[in-house]
Amino acid sequence: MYKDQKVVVVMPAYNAGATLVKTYNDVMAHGLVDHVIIVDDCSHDNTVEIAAGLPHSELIVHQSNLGYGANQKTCYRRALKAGGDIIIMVHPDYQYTPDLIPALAAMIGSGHYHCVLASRILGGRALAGGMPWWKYFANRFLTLAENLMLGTKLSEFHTGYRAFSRSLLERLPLHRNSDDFVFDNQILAQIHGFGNIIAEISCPTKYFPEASSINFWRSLKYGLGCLLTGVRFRLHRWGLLRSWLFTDEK
Ligand SMILES: Nc1nc2c(ncn2[C@@H]2O[C@H](COP(=O)(O)OP(=O)(O)O)[C@@H](O)[C@H]2O)c(=O)[nH]1
Ligand SMILES: [Mg+2]
Repeated sequence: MYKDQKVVVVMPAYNAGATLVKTYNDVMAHGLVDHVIIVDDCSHDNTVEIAAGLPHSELIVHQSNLGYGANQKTCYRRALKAGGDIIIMVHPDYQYTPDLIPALAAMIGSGHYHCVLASRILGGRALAGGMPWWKYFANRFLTLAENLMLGTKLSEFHTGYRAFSRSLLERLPLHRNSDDFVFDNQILAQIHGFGNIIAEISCPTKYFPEASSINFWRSLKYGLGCLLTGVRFRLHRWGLLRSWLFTDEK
C-alpha cells in the first residue's frame, strides 16, 4: 500500500523463466506492493511453472501468442479487477530495476500525475548502460519526431517501465490499440491526447542477453508504427482524419 492506495505490479511475460524470480523478489523487497499479476503470452520456456509458485501473485495464461500489446491489455484489465489504485508495469526480464517502484508509486499516489515513465534517456547513460547504438539513435529520432507531432516534451516514449493511476486506466479505450509492440506508443499518445500530463523520472539502463529479444526487423516495424501513431494524432488534431484511437467515446 502507498498511504491508503493499493499498489499492483503487472508483468507481461514472454519466455521470462530465467529472470522472473529475481525480478519478483526485488519487486516485493520494499513491502509496498500488494499484488503482482503475471500474464504469460504462451511462452516456450518454464515461465508458467515458475510463476505458479510465486506468492502474493496471480497468473493468467494466454493459450496462444497474442502479442505484447494484447498481453498488456490483459494485465491492466486484471489489475483494475484486483482493485489496484496504483498500477505499475515491470518487465519480468529484469531490465528495469524494481528499486524505483516506491518513487513511481509516490508520483502517482501524490495525485499530481496519472502516468509516470521511468526514462533511460534522462540520466544520459543509455549507451554506457549497454543500449545498442542503433536502438539509441532510433529512440532519439522517434522521440524527436513524436514530440513534434504530439506536442509533448518527453525524453523517450520507449521505456517499458511505467506507472498509471486507476482512474486513467479506467478512462482509456485500450481495446482500440494494437496487440503488437506499438501498443506502448499508442497508449502514451492516447494519454496525452486525452489531456493528461505524462511525468518522468530517470532510471538506469541495463542490457544483457535475457533482457532483449527484439530483433532489427521487429524494431523497424515498431518504429514505423510509432511514426504512424504520431501522424494519426496530428491529423486527428487538425480535424483532417478522425482517428478511433483518440476519440473519447466508449
Ligand atoms: N506478449 C509478448 N511479449 C513479448 C513478445 N516478445 C517480447 N515480448 C516482451 O516484450 C517486452 C520487450 O521485449 P524485449 O525483448 O525485452 O525488448 P527490449 O528490451 O526493448 O530490447 C519484454 O517484456 C518481453 O517479454 C511476444 O511475442 N509476446
Ligand atoms: Mg527487455
